[in-house]
Amino acid sequence: MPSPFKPSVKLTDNDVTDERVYRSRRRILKQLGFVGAGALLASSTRAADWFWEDDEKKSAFQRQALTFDSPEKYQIDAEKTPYSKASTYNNFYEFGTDKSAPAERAQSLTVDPWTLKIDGMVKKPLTLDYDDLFKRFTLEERIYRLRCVEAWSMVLPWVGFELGKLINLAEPTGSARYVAFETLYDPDQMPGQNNRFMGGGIEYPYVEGLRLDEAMHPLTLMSVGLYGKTLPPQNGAPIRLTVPWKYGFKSIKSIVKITLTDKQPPTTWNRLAPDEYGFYANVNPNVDHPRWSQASERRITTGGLFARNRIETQLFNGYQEVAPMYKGMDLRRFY
Ligand SMILES: Nc1nc2c(c(=O)[nH]1)N[C@H]1C(S)=C(S)[C@@H](COP(=O)(O)O)O[C@H]1N2
Ligand SMILES: [Mo]
Repeated sequence: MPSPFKPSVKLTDNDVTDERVYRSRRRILKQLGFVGAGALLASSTRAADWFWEDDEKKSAFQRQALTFDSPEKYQIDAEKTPYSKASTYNNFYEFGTDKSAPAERAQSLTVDPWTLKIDGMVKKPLTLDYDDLFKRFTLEERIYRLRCVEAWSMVLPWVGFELGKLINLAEPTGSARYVAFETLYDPDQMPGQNNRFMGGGIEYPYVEGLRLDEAMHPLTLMSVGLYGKTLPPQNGAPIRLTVPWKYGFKSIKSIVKITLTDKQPPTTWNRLAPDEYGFYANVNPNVDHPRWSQASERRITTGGLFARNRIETQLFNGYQEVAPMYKGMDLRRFY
């Protein structure tokens, strides 16, 4: 692995508090005599870290530590979702519709080599290879809220670069108005792509889109890492979009193509159920999904997976700085 990677110092005891992992580790630690019956796991952090590293080695996929800046502005003060949950409770229908399916089926996804093409209405079409994803831009850690349209949410430390920087490098022409994204299409590796039942009946490849001004907004991130290391496949390795003020389905995973265009591109969930999922998909507590309320959300942090942790949903997921982009638009109509 080339220079951008360095040993991670990011894992703390917070990252290993998933109930199941906690219990099994505690039992092992106890057997080894590290803790007494009444002691907390937190009292033997080094042993916990050691077991955590061991868990990662057991999975076929090896994450690499990344080098990145940590701008103050994006270090928000909120309880983070532990890595153990963020990497086992996923939506990635290419691997199945159960939350646990991506973590189970995606481990052998080939992410290196990888090719990401930027084409369409640009003066300088680009092709990035795997190493480019980590080397072309200075990486930043940003802690973002992620709000799924299904009314659960997480707080995650992504590592990535602004999509705007990549788009500028390709030099959009004056007529470009939208940006279209496409996930890898490879049914041999992604079994849901040619199995209507496993793949949830959606048309593949998964596609998404943003208006050009949304794509250029400094909050819009191309993520290549999570919790200080490269992404695991289930979270969209090696590169995925992260748009924190929109419902999670806009944040398309494992991207192979980005195309600048003058027409609003088709988007996967809108194509499947246009009355339920719009092109904009801005988080909005005042516009309910036809089948459920969007007024509140279940925040997944520590504690049992079904711990009651309901909070009010914020307009634009709390990212008020994006509001000017939608000035004068009826957000009920453009949902
Ligand atoms: N290619 C692809 N991208 C996808 C999805 C998917 O099924 N396929 N699911 C979306 C949904 S609904 C959500 S909530 C987020 C979940 O990201 P996470 O698993 O990293 O939390 O990914 C989004 N990106
Ligand atoms: Mo979602």
